[in-house]
Parts: sequence; C-alpha cells; structure tokens
Amino acid sequence: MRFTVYTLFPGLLEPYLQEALLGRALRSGRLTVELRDLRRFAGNRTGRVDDAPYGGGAGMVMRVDVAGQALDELAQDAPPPSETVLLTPAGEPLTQGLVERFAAMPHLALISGRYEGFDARVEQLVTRQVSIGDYVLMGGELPALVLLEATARLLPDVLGDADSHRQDSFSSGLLDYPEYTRPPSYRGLDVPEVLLSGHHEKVAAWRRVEALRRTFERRPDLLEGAPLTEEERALVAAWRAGPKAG
Ligand code: JF5
Repeated sequence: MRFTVYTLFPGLLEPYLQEALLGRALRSGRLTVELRDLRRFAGNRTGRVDDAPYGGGAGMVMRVDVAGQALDELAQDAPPPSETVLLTPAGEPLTQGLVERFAAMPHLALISGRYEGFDARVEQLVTRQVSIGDYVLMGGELPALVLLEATARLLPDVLGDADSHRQDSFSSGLLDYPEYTRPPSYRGLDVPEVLLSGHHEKVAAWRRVEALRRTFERRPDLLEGAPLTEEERALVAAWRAGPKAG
C-alpha cells in the first residue's frame, strides 16, 4: 500500500516512520510512504501558505490554492489516490471500520494542515475529512501518523505472526479483556484463578464477560453497536439495574 502525505513539516513524520514495525514494513516494500512538502506551493509572491481570515478575528487560515495545487499534483499520480483525506477535528471520527476500508485501498493521500485550519473551500476539493478525536492539536501531522499506523498494521505481513491475531480485538465491538502474565501474585495483586486453571472453555467464557464488563463500565456507548447474545444483553441489563443485581 502507498501513502502520500502533504505537510509543512515532513521532518516531523520521517523519524517516526523509520523505527520499529513501520520502519520494517517500509524497508520490506510492503508499505510506501511519500512525504511531500506543502511549502512548495506557497509561490514566490509571499512564501507563505497562510493568510488572514476574511471577516477578521484571530489566527491564520491555510490558503485554498495551496491545497488545490497539492490535489492537482496528486491527480497526475499513477495510480491516483483512492481518497484524499484532510485531518481535522471537524472530520468524521476515525474508527476501526474506517481503518479497515482504508487498508483495502492501493493509494491513499493525507493532507496535514497547521494554523487554525484550511480555507473551508478545501472541503470541496478532498474526498473526506477525518478526526482522530475530540481535542485540538497544533497540526495534522500526528493525526496523519495515527491514521497511517492504524491502517498499516492491517496490511498482510506488516505485523509479526504473534501480533496479527490481536488485530481482531476491536472487531468484537467491545474493549479487550484483561490480560496477565507472570508472576501470579505481585504486591498482593493476584491473577484471576480461572486463568491458571488450564480450562480453556472457562477461560474463554471469563474473557468474554470481562470484555463485556469493561465495555459496560468504561465505554457503554460501544454496547449499542456490539453484536451481543441474548444472554449477554441480559447480563448487561442486570448490571444496569444496579450493583445488587448481577
Ligand atoms: C488541526 C485545524 C487541523 O487537531 C487536529 C485533530 C484533532 N483530531 N483530529 C484531528 O488536527 C490538526 C488543527 C486545527 C486543522
């Protein structure tokens, strides 16, 4: 899979991409990332990529023609990207489902802005706007890396064999069950007995309930979309009814 990332700070992304599993995926050729400097489109008139907002107010706005030229350049690429994604807190939330769709694309372009954001007309030039969460960063570079890493780990042979089984954890629609490793007791904190029992069916059932419990306690919003059995729904209803019931 190929990514093309437009940014004013390619040097921010470069070192992150060279290390660990992403670095290995890039060196193996399973993944290609091209960093392109948005500053090239500043033009020699001002050398700036931002300008003051119409209507006044604080902050600067990224020029629409800068993004326009980047997208014109992308249209010349062979193959052109399946999507051109602008990273912004005003975008559609990034979910594992969206990440899975990105992972099926041969070429994806990401545009990272700085300042208070892009001229709103850029929204008409890209195919999608994506947010990585409800907070504001200083630029779209970390959001681009987040999207890229979440997508790259789904590509064949990017994760090691042992890791690849873990990628299904979110597809249950629930948070992960708690995991433990040795020692069995640490400062009075004990590993749940069932995990030491060697009883695989009991372990699987316990994990499912604990995943459900964690999701109920920490992210009840996820329960709406999660595929639960009748029995699991009843268990959740009992938890909801109060501490005494279940
Ligand atoms: C950005 C204007 C882009 O802060 C973000 C962001 C937060 N969640 N998802 C993306 O992107 C950088 C900041 C201000 C446009």
